[in-house]
Amino acid sequence: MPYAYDRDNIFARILRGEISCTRILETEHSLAFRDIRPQAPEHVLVIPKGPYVTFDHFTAAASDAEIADFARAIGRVCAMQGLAPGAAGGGYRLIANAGEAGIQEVQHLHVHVLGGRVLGRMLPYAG
Ligand code: DGP
Repeated sequence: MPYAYDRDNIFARILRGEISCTRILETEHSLAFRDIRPQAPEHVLVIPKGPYVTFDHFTAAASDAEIADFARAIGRVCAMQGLAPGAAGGGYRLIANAGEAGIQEVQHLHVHVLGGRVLGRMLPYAG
């Protein structure tokens, strides 16, 4: 059962209001809040409100309305946090970790929006 969803994962509890978070944006199908362990000056997590574990699960099972809402929420967070690339620099990185190889800690789909500094090359790889 690759997509078994744990209803007690931390982000499910944030969605139910059982754990607090610093909210950035809420839409009909998505929520954005600050990462508790920021890796950059701007580090926001965007999650769908529905019970999806990974990006592939979400795109296979969510409605078009949820997918559009989620994609737009991510774009809005980038713009709201002043990360859209422009003459003054800017720019951001989106990361969605999944499963063991992706080292996914929280088993509810989330996209990390990172920015506010030069983020370095994507990944070290020794080949
Ligand atoms: P990942 O490895 O992609 O599953 O990252 C999970 C992220 O979730 C990690 O950067 C820390 C963040 N996180 C974990 N617990 C909490 C929490 O209770 N609140 C918030 N805001 N972020 C959390």
